[in-house]
Amino acid sequence: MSNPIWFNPTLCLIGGAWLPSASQQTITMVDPSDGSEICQIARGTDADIQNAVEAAAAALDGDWGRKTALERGRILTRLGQMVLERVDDLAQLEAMDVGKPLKQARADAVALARYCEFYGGAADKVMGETIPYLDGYTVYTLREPHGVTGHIVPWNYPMQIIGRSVGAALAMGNACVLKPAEEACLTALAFAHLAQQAGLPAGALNVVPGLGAEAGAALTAHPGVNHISFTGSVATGALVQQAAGRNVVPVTLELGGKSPQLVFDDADLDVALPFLVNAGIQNAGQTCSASSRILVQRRVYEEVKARMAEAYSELTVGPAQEDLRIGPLISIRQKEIVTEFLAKGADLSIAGRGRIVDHAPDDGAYVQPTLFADVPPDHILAQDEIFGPVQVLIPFETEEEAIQIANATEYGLVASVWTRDGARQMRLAKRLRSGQVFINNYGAGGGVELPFGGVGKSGHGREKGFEALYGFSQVKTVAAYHG
Ligand code: TXE
Repeated sequence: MSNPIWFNPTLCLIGGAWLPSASQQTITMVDPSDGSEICQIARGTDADIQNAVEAAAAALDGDWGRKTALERGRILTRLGQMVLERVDDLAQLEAMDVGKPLKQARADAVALARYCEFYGGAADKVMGETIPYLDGYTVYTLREPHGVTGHIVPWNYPMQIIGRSVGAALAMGNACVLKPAEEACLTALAFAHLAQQAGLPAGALNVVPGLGAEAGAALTAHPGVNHISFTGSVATGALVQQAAGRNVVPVTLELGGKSPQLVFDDADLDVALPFLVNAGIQNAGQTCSASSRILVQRRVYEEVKARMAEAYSELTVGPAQEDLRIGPLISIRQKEIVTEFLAKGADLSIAGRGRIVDHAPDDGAYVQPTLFADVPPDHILAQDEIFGPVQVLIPFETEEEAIQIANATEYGLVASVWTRDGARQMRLAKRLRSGQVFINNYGAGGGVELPFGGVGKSGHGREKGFEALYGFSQVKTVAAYHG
């Protein structure tokens, strides 16, 4: 394969210029399929963040800040078209950078384009209200951008998360400083190049790659940042919120989950089965909305267990370029985390396992997909986010018991209910403690148009859909007295 990097990856984008980090230092990017070095990227520091925030503020005072909603929308729509034209190039970059099998990487690139289209079309459709008030007054609201928005993005779905957060923020007229994950910067940089070509004015989007504790922490602590959007771990999310709190700045946190699927004995198992497995193993289980808990009513439990086990026996794991169902994890560190979790399941029975292909390179971050059966709901594997291709099967007897188990984790991001009983569908949709509930399907975080976000330790605030546009704006109330 020829080198898919068509830009200089060692630079930051600040105020429309591609510059080395002020530190002149770089970070080595590694291909998790075989452990080989891909390239160096900039190791951004406080000084780069300072420059990026100043550039974003200047853009708001300049060309970008003067664009109408229609003009912003047109730029985003054009950018979406350019992303679509480069879908295969972006997929190659992502496959190499994060080990995502090519088809999945391509789907992420298409989703990025779709976010640009959606928010491009929505930019001029966000409206205020008029409010009936006292005699002699006319009152209305304006939706205005926060100003400079900070975007801290993880490595599991770089393109989709950039699309949903930067796309919505730009549509509302904010100027963005994006800090991609240190393990996954290439598509962020590629996207920024395309944004320039699409006519996005200098400073509207700045990209500073770097370490979380350096560039990330500098961005969240910067008093010139007016809103922070973060997707990542609970521990880092809490740090981000603390830093934002010191500057009294709003945050949107999307922190993952332990999302359940509830399978009742009247469910159409033929329809459910592919969703039950895929929602857990997609992107090697490194999905915030991965369905890692499968709750099954006792009467169909053995059947579901046997059929999922069979599906697991057909799962193959190997290099991203081979486009198997599952690629490597993001890194050897993530492999160690998942392997430690698997060891904590030594007391459990294993219902099914997938297979790592024999020729998978030794230095790749491969983990064998594993389905555990008869797992007590309070077991650590049924409580903690694992972020690997691991699912647990939990039997239940009654609807009430299923609800109790489903709601008994610290998280609440996505849930799904498989049943033909319409009344039960409605009851569960209300009672499940979750930001999204799917009925007889599982979205696995898909759905550009659908508001997405969690309750509890899954975070707060909503991304995607129109909700994200409200999150990336604030309401100004204008009360005019005219007698
Ligand atoms: O996450 P971090 P990591 C979960 C998943 C995974 C675990 C650890 O369970 O096993 O988190 O992954 C930046 N100030 N998720 O260590 O640290 C960092 O550079 C500001 C779930 O990769 O949260 C990166 O850009 N920023 C999740 C981003 O935060 C900081 C997706 C995420 O890194 C920072 C990823 C700091 N002090 C992991 N420290 C999901 N919700 O989908 C780090 N960062």
